[in-house]
Amino acid sequence: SQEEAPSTDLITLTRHVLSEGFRLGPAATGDLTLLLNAIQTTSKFIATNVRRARLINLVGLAGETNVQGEEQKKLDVLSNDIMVNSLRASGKTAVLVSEELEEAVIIDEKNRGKYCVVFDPLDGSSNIDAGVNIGTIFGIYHVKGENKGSVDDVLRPGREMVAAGYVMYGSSCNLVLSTGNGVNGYTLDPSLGEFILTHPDIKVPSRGKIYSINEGNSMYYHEPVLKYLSSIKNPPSGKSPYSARYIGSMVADVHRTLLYGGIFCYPNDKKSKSGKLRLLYEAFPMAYLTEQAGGVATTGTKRILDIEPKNIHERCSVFLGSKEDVQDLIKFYEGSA
Ligand code: P6P
Repeated sequence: SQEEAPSTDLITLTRHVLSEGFRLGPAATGDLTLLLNAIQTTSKFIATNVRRARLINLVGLAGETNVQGEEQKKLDVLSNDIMVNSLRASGKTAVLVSEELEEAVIIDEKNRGKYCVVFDPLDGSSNIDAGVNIGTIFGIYHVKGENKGSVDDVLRPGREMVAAGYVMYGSSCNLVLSTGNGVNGYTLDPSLGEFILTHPDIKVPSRGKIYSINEGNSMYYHEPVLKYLSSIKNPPSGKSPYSARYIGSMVADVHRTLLYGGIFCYPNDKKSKSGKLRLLYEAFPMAYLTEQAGGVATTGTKRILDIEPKNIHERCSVFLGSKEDVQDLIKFYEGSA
């Protein structure tokens, strides 16, 4: 077939974010653009290592030595180190919180900037041996007022984030981002080393036909979850049951939910009293993106973005996706269904 003429109007992530920045007017200093560039660079490096990992078994357990006899790092530890160093070197951050680090990183004065980044550098990494898509999830706060940066600048509701996104490493490398004005998806063109705008203005369908939950936990579910699942698996006559899709990698399950609609669930239950997913760097960024794409994200009883975190690694219950599907779920918690 006739090769399509290459687009002559490539919208790269950097150009697109800059154009967003101009929307903010003179207040935009370009700092967020530079911070997002550091995240882009990290993503490209991790994408390369995830791809190589499958070839050279980079995912060996920490403590083993590789052919050069070097201490082998697990890919998620490596991804964390890359991300921390790149964000520090950007000169735009004041506080970093990582799923891999017990304590928050307070950036030294020389490298300090005005943004706080909370992230899971390689979420779902236990799936990498199976070739399942995994990802980096991040959320960005601006420090409060003239703060120099402390844990207080990240123990804030997710609604105060100025940006959030994820990078999904799979057959291609996709970066999905919101800076508070809708959601856009970019695909890495490895030959250019640039993320190109491929999914402008992502909107979650108002209702879907897919539910996504680990039903292996069913015996622990609380009543509202059991009743909701029954309502979509045994619908009133004339309606079709929902399809089950569960990848077990949050970035992949949420990406599909944003694009196709439906509901993604990781509820708290009798075994995991607070749920499994982390509030600051898994639930908040995904809830921010879901709302920016016109969807709903709730614990079942509360808007996720309104939760006031008490510690940087706390967990929360997560239901997110199509507005109508999540609102149906909420009715079961209200006892009104
Ligand atoms: P389960 C991966 O380990 C993860 O943190 C998320 O990416 C994913 O949504 C969840 O845990 C899967 O948990 O209990 O279903 O294996």
